[in-house]
Amino acid sequence: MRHRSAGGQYGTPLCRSPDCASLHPGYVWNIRAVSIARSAMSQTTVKPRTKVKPKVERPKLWKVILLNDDYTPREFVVQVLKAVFRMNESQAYRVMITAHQRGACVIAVFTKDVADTKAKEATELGKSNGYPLFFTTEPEE
Ligand code: TYC
Repeated sequence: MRHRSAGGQYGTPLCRSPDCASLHPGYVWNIRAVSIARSAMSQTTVKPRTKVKPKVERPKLWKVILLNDDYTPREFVVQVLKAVFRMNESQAYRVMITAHQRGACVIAVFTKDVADTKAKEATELGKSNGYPLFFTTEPEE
């Protein structure tokens, strides 16, 4: 079956049936092909796409966990949480009371380096004030 064409430069198809494209694939203008043809006509160089998008993976995150003990004063725990983890009074109180009641509380997640540094710094603050306050880290699933 021949395609009906108006002739002219691009052979504009006259058939408008939805089957036309599949019956006459030669009449379906590929957008890229047209773009390349136009560039060639206007003497523009078409560069092949060579950029490779690098696959970057998110770094694994680590939880900093506050452990309860029987000796560190509540107010001191709150002060440490505010100083090291940049929490406000109510956030720090909530975390402290959760650890007090449940035995432990996840404070926040960080990259491994930051989590380790903050846990160490906060534990050190307790130690230098004579308290057994303890912060630990563990990887997030
Ligand atoms: N349990 C402590 C007390 O009763 C307070 C406390 C809370 C200590 C949380 C540590 O992670 C902690 N004084």
